[in-house]
Amino acid sequence: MKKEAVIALSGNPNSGKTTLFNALTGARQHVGNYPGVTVEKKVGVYTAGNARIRIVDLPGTYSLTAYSLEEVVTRDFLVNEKPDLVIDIVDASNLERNLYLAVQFLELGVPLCIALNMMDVAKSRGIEINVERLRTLLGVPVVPTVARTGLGKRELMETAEKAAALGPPPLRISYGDDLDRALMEMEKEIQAHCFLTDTYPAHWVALKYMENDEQILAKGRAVDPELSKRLEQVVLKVSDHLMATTGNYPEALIADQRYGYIYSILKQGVLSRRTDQHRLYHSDTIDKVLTHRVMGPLVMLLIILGLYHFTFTYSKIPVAWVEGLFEWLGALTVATIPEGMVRSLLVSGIIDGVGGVLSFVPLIMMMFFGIAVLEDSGYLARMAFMLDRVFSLFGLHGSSVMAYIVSGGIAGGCAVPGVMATRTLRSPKERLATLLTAPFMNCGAKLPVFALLIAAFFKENEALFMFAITLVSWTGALAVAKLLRVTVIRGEPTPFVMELPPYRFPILKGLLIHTWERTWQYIKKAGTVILAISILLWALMSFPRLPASERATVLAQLKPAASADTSAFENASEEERLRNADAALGEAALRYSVAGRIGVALERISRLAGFDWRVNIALIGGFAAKEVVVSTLGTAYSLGEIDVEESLPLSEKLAASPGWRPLTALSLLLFTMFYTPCFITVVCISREAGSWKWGIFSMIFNTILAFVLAITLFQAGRFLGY
Ligand code: BGO
Repeated sequence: MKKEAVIALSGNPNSGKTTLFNALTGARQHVGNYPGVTVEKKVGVYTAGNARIRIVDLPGTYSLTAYSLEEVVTRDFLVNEKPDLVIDIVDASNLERNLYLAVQFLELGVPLCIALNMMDVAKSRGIEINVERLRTLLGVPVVPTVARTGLGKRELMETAEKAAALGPPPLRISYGDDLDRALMEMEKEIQAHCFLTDTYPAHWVALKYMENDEQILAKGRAVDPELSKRLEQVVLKVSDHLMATTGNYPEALIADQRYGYIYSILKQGVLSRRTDQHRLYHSDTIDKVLTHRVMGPLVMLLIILGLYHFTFTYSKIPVAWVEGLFEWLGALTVATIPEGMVRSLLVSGIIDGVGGVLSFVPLIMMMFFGIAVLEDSGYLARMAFMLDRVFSLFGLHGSSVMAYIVSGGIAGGCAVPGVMATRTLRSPKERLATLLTAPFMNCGAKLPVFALLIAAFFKENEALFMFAITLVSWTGALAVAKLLRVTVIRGEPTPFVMELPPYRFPILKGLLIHTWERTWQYIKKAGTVILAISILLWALMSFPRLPASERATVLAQLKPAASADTSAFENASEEERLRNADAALGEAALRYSVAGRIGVALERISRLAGFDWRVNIALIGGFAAKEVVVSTLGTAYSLGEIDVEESLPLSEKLAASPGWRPLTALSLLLFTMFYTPCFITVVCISREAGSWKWGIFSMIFNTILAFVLAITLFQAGRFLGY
């Protein structure tokens, strides 16, 4: 450290700051006021050997918001004077509350050292603190002290000298999905316009806007009123939304998450007896069961199984209604529009394609409702907390759990926000391993594929099947993560702290809004992206059209050869013969189309996994968006369909189709789980990983992996006679 370095002492009132200041500076101190305000400013000098360190005693404060003069003075000093180090004096006997300020220093990214003061008081109250663990989890030096006797003073200053100017990167806490998304949007704008970033980190400015910080708002308005207004509008929008869904303002939720972060640190073996029940009240009691080492995981598995049971059981009737609606629409179109390309586009391309995806809306909606209950009650964070123990074994980080869950870890998420959620991971290697494996989760787009195959072949055990799919995808993702972490992305694991907000009773209105928002996204995607891709794939499956000469060949093949037994052919009614001819022509036309030819060409290798050319077309379409697997199968089976008036739901068509059996469905399930992420996710992976290399890697690696798994399953199944 350079001579005459500056160290600022900060801490909550009564944490022992003055006592420590006096112990460090002795008589070498003077008292004045901070410029412009009548808050006492004490400056002293600490000398040891050659080193002379100027020590500034900051006013005692609980927080770094701009509610009080003390807070503003402390904050201004830190950002304007930029001391070499801040020593935060933390009252060890009141750890949870005191760490709130430390967390804010970490968020601001100042070089920090913690003096864990009043260790004697803590000890006398039976509180034991694992200092080493606290140091690891916070990522900054922590030195136990008793300021009153001077114990630990020398070690504190030695550590401070070494730690000075080595600030960790600003801490990023997850404040929940809604706030995180808004903060990310604001941060991007702030960075793009270098808005106040000469003084503060961009994320911190966004956070202060979200906390309605008067001082930062005033500065922002003065610097760039236009941008400030845009940021305030983002805040207003998310505030209204949070008020409607949680009944809380962003400030309150942010404070909750900070306490959740601290609570999580203390729960990880830092504190062996807590006397500070400030905010833990009922959460701590509930957590004794729900995050218990043995009972916790059991309860978690039961909850997930219960969720699937609820979803599949109660969505059956509404799914049948929606299917009925699309069947009726199909029949109506057939009855009113004459046969031809327009009718084919409407019935096979749009109604059977998009209808297949939309008929799962009730199921998706119920799944989202269940997940909203878990999320709004605070339980989802506990799941992540418990899974951290497992994750570290596989070279991942506890924060990876949230990225997995957002990607569809339970079911029905999306890999795009999941991949972006990895931004909270500080270690680049753990982050890369997470963003490459998060797409193995069962996103909302894969859900209709699973639901379709389960409905067609495994109707009796729907919830158990979905549960098994979840376990397989998690196992696969973790195994791949481990493989990556011991090969291409080698590196040490970093400690983890998960925010554990207090448990809350979810507000019904909030649950409904969250459910509807996500369901609406699904419907919107079906009505736009999926519709467009369905039309494109319908065209690829319809053109070029079967020439007359080929039609004649197909029809000729239907007639039995003169030497063959002709009785069956002759006994068939005229109607049956027509049906057979139509079916054969439909299939021949589909095979003749562009998509059909690609599907047929791939069949030679895809057969090994049990996939015929129709499935190949669907899987290629699935690269655009996974729902397209369902819509394409819908179109493919509709184009070859004989009797449109009596059209069956797709699941029944598959079940009745000769090329399909449960083993084929299982193989397709496995392939869909693991093959290439959709196009948008690949773009997102490339952007977040900083190179197209990783996007392309995920496409190729995942598809090969999926194919190997599907072939192994299919061939093993066949060998065993299934
Ligand atoms: C009185 N251990 C113990 N046991 N006490 C400590 C320690 C420690 O490590 N550090 C400080 N204290 P401030 P702020 C007092 O003043 O430095 C005590 O606000 C008393 N006063 O001695 O003032 C310290 O600057 C009569 O206690 O804190 C002080 O951060 C009876 O914590 C108090 C008992 O310290 C606050 C205590 C007339």
